[in-house]
Amino acid sequence: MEGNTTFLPVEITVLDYLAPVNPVETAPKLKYEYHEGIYSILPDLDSIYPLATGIVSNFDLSPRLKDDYFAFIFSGLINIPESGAYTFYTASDDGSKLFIDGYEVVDNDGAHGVQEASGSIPLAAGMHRIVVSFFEIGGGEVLEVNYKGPNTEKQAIPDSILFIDLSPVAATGA
Ligand SMILES: [Ca+2]
Ligand SMILES: [Ca+2]
Repeated sequence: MEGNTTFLPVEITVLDYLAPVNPVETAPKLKYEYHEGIYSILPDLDSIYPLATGIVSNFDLSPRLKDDYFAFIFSGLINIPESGAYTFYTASDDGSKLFIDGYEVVDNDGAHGVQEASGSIPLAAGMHRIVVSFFEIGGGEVLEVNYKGPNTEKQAIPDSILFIDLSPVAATGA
């Protein structure tokens, strides 16, 4: 800004890719927290002590202890293979949300049958934090999480790119 008024060509291909996190130690799979309650939208579960916790290979509702009135929070890391714009999708019955590095990317909240919602975010290659929250009222219960990248067709997020952060400081991270 020193009085140079020359306009450079607008570079629209440069995205501000979110930098990866660099966990000290990881292991495969995801952590989950399981809750029970009567929800009509996703509750703020962060402040509520979960009824159960555990480890799953993927976003999986099978650890539930009953078929209605429950919620899950799945959290971990996703290893993004190459930098680019990624689209994430949840198809859920009932509501769900997906967060990457703390950003709400997919809002599929509310009481509903199976419906899909999506959102996109520019990610640098490497590990990123992923959180999926889900709740079920009654009837069927479904959660499918898909993604699409620059050279990745839309598909279920594979087990092979999901990890748990075992770094000592990760225990307090959202
Ligand atoms: Ca049900
Ligand atoms: Ca349902």
